[in-house]
Amino acid sequence: MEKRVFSGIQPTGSPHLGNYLGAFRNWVALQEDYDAFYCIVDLHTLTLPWDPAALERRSIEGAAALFAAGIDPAGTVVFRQSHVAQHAELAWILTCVARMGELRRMIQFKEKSRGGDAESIGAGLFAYPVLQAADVLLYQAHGVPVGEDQRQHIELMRDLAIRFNSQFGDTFVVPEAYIPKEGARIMALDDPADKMSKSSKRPNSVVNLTDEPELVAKKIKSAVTDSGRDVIAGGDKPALTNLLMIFSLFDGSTVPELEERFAGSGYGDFKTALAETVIEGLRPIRERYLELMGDPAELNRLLAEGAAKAAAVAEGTIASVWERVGLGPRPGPQ
Ligand code: AQP
Repeated sequence: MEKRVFSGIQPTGSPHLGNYLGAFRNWVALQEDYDAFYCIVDLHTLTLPWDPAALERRSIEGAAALFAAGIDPAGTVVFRQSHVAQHAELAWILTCVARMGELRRMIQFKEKSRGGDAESIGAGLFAYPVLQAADVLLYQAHGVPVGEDQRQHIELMRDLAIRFNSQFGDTFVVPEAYIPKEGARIMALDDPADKMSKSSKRPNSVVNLTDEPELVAKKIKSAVTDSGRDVIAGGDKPALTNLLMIFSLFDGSTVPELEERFAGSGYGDFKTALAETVIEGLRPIRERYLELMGDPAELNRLLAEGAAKAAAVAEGTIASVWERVGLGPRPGPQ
């Protein structure tokens, strides 16, 4: 069997530079050598308060962003999670294999539930890493290309796969996290201690893939920098380290090469060059995105085609899970 990768993006907002540099770029590269499944994980979006009127549009935008970044619908399976019912079915069975203690340890749960009243936090937010495990295990994926923030969730899905396999017999491939060495954590432009994030309430913290060139330039110009004058990366220069990383990932130069190129320049010149590089890097993606969004029917057709291919694989896995846990053979169509 060709090795398989699975990953997903939540339709929680407009995809941004962090999603592109930390995830999509690698997803595009991996589709050359792997059987690739990329999913718009709309069920995950329901774990925090959401806008029902926006969910479908955001899901279609997520698909457009993936195709615009270079995902090829001819060879790669792109689909909406909610269109393949086996995700929710396997999630329930794995919820019964997971333990409260291991879910309670998830950093993202701790972060996203912080500040709220612990008693009124949605149970979905607590259980969602199990749904994420189901997403990957259904496809017998070997690799899960994600940003650094997802490492702990991949560890959990490995534990669940190993536990299930030893309790019920070999059923799942135990997946590995494929985390890029560079770009795995792009930080907010206005606060290098905070991850660049779709759901940020601060528009200047994020460069969206659809931002117009003038807006990209404005956001980069207003990005925070560190004390001092030199354009150098380092532990005590978190803002410049982040900006240099973004520059390097678009431009192909290493960070030391960029430090040399900008030695003696002020922050202003550096930011102008960075803005030009980012604008040029995003230009083809943005243009293709706008073109794709002009034909939502075609995007829906591609997603339906993807869901049919995904369901065929997912059904094979869930059928063996049912047999192994004692639910018996799957009934035919109702
Ligand atoms: N800042 C980032 N740097 C590098 N990689 C990132 N990813 C997200 N933010 C960064 C990676 O993008 C993929 C899709 O992410 P997601 O949609 O599942 O949600 P997320 O990780 O929760 O991303 P956001 O933007 O922070 O969304 P919200 O605000 O909704 O939580 C993943 O592989 C992720 O690692």
